[in-house]
Amino acid sequence: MTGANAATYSFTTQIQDNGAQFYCKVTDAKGASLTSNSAYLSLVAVENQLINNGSFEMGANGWSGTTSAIGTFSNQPAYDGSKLARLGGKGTANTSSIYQTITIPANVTSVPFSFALHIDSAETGSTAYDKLTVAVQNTAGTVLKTLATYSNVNKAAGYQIKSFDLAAYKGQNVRIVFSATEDSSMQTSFAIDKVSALPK
Ligand SMILES: [Ca+2]
Repeated sequence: MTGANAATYSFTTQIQDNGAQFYCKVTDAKGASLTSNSAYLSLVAVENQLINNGSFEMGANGWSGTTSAIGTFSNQPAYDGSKLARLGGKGTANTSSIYQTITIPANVTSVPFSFALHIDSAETGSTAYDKLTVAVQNTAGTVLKTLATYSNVNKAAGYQIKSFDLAAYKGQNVRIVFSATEDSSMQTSFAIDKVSALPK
């Protein structure tokens, strides 16, 4: 680009610009010039994240079900950013769930799936009164596999990262479903954040 004379200059690069060398040459009215050092443009492949809005920072975008469970909550910090999904937390008999459908590519060797989970509860003891299940369903809502079940018994300070592999569903459209049930008293909150499915 020649003739640029504003304080700033911007332009859009193309994929074929990967590895291109950029420099700035400034010329004054009398023809004297200075040339900057070069900068190289290096493009990095974008990760193929299958979960849309897995950190909930865009609110309910991408998620279905009890989307009122997505947001910011006092005394319930997010794992990342400011928003999360909090299932349960009512202390009355209720069920809630959030889910989204993902398309798992056929040509992958593993599909690491993970999320951050924090459980706090007013329940005590070793009886599971309030529960969270994490399941893979087909698009008709039939459970293909229950990946894990958690309860008030698993309450702990802070978030823990839970990891699974969805490779068994490669080439399929499946729903990732988080479902919670609470009994009639003593709240349990299942705080979910940073949901990720990143094929390799
Ligand atoms: Ca978040």
